[in-house]
Amino acid sequence: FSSMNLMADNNLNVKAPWFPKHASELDNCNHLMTKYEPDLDMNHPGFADKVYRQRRKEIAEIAFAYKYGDPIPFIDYSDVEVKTWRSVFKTVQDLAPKHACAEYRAAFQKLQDEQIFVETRLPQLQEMSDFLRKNTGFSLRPAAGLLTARDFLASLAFRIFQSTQYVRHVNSPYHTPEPDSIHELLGHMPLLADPSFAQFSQEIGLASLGASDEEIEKLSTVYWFTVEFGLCKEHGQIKAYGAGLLSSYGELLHAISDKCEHRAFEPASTAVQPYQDQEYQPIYYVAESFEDAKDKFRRWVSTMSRPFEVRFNPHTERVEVLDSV
Ligand code: NLE
Ligand code: FE2
Repeated sequence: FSSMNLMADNNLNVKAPWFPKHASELDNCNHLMTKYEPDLDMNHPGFADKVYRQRRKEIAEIAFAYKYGDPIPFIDYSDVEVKTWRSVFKTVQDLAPKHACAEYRAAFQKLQDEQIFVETRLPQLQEMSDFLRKNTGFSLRPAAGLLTARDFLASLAFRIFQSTQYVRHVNSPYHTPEPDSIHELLGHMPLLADPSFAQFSQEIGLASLGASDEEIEKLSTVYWFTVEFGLCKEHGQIKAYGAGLLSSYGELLHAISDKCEHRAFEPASTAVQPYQDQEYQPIYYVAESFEDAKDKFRRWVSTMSRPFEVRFNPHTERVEVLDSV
């Protein structure tokens, strides 16, 4: 460490894409992918539903107006939205004891004990953010939809998770290709409350800062096959820890069936595995444990080309750039 010099921002003497150095700069990291939107995609279950599209607009506006430090606005979820939440919540409650990893089950229990997870209402992002902060120092900010990989991963470096706040269409409760608050709440939040997993998530984020486009693509592929669709081993059995599995009854059962392929998680090969995001995955990667996934990830990241290192200072919420050459 002593051989590295702390570099001031402006004499970063290498060409690297801009990246946020302070959590407040995430206000500039909210670029959306235009993909599978109810306004644009005829296959979206909300395409022909004017009321749904209006609701999505309303909630997106909240995310666009959000600035660092603001409390996350309260959403008064409608009866239909609560009904959708309830049906997904109940299936997760039924399936998690058997198919979710131990860390997920423990955090789920905690969320129930604190009355944040109840079937009669959706948790608010602000209360969830407070819960995470107490457990792992993670916090949330609202996102209007699917963000670019670079923007999304950057926030993880600051232990901030950009979370959507709208609810999937009532006609497709058990699987949707796009993120929604049910996916964030039931899929991501429990694991972000686990210290080891939180650390893994932040490290993916830190590795992404200033990375080349090609490396961002690899990092987001690793993210996809771990945080979103990862499986892991537990006493010789396969369990789910990926958020896209835990928020989707349909895909969870598919992932543990023999209709798909299981491969050992190995960052170098996982990072270049093509994937699609509209249907169930044909391939899933199995980690030995979070600790093992983190070790392998660290070793792989150290082979990346970035000529500097970054370190997060939690006291200032600032990322310090360390010249390692
Ligand atoms: N397929 C997931 C679900 O239905 O909850 C969402 C995945 C978002 C990447
Ligand atoms: Fe997700």
